[in-house]
Amino acid sequence: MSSSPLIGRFEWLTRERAEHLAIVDDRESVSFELLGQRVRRVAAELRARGLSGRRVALLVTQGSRWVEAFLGIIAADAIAVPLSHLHPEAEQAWFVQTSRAATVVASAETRERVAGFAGGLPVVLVEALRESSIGPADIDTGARDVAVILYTSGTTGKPKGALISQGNLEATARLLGRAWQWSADDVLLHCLPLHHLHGLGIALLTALYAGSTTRMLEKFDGPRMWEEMARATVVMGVPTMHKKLLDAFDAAGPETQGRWAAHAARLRLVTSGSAALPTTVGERLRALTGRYPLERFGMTEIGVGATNPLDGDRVPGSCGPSLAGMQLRIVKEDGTDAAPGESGEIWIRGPSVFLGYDENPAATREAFSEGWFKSGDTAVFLEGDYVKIMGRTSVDILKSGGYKLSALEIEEVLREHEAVADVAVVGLPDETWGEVAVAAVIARPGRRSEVEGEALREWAKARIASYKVPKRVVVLDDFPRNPVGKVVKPELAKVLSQGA
Ligand code: MCA
Ligand code: AMP
Repeated sequence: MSSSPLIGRFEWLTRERAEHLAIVDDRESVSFELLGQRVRRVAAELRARGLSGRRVALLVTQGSRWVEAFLGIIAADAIAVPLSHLHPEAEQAWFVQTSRAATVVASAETRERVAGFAGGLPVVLVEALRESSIGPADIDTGARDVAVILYTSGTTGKPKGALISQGNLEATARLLGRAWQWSADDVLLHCLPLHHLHGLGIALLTALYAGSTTRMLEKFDGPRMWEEMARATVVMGVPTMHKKLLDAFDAAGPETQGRWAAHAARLRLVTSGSAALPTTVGERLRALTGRYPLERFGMTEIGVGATNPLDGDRVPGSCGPSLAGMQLRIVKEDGTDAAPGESGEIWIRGPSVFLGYDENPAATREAFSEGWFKSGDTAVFLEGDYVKIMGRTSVDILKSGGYKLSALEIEEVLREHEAVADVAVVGLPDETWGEVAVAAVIARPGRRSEVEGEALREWAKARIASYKVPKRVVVLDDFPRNPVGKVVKPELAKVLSQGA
């Protein structure tokens, strides 16, 4: 790729929509012009530090400073590695080392935490970068292929770094902008984590690309979301957020409910993705907003592959037909295309499909077949090319509250506990989270109490993000196994659900 498709568009917006608000957070409102000035300063500073072409990690409070740091990194021709405050020090250090980050960008509030895991790397504050006296850089130069690395859990122990280009991000923003008819008049209410593609590419960058305003909350908060909806036109969430929004609504008094319902009724668009939207949740949202939420299918590696239409039939339980500009097949085990009603794996091709996994050519090769990315999702075509996702092909991939969890990664960590003789993690259905991770543990003789109750969970929280920590630990004498001794996870899941 020879130009900066995303940054080029952003440059244009800083001139053409100069006065229009780009980002509004709890501290300030930032116009496209001001955002542009700050991004240029961040880029100039990073360039002056020799970081073009290098990887730059960022742990910055979500809001305007995050956006300035992120765009500044890619405008400096560096590669952004977004981190999340939800990860404990050990995991952060792993991300920083594995990504080979050369510097970490922090904000005033995250500085101390970052110092704890940066391992001697320079730590720079976005507040200082954006006030740089070097003078703004010309930000529209040739972009390197990779703009951002997002870590995604897979069927191997540790997460893999997905290499995503500016072209990939631009394609998602452009295709969604067209399909969902984004305009500068839109106001996106944003509460999604920015270290994943949903919050970053599908929500934030799509809104920015359209010249819309993004109202950013530092984190999801049900009652605040309802209040802020008064000034929004678009809300995007994972199904768990929608469920939690409805729980907050149900817990509110009649007067508050009346106000919130009026806010919801004014929204132009409510979308759901990252996991299957339960139709009970969808129908309740329909009653409040007047339309069934728009469900779509996406993935870190591919952007968005399928979407229900903005206008026209949104089919509950389906992710709609392929997104215009992307190609989607459902392929059977024998390599042929599935007829409607037949199940197979979703394969995707198109401009937002990523470049590959960082330093992992074998995993990249395995993920593709003749240019098609193999998603690992089992699905069927309903009538009219609408896609219905049936589940993951691998039993070891879970989706909990929209986060992809690897059972193997969690098992690897729990196995390090000295009282654990063996462990198997499975996903069980859950009304709020969609799926929750549950760990079955065989304790070493006489050491049961060290893993029971909250003990193993608390131990694990120092090692992995608390959203990855199994919600329940069940101590068993043995697991259901096949004749060669391998754990039969579907059987184990049955045993654990009976005990729930
Ligand atoms: C928080 N906890 C979780 C999760 N989130 N446990 C399991 N799964 C989770 N997703 C844990 C907390 O660590 C805490 O643990 C306990 O649950 C209670 O947390 P709570 O305060 O209720 O949670 P919250 O802060 O309200 O978070 C819920 C959330 C959050 C807002 C739904 O999970 C979230 O932001 N999810 C979005 C994930 C996402 O963006 N995925 C997109 C991937 P304890 O009490 O033990 O300390 S990208 C993708 O999928 C593709 C591209 C696509 O199609 O979009
Ligand atoms: P991630 O790797 O975190 O980007 O998650 C991508 C995965 O989320 C996909 O492969 C699907 O398994 C799942 N996913 C995304 N959108 C949907 C949806 N609307 N319905 C069901 N699963 C979804």
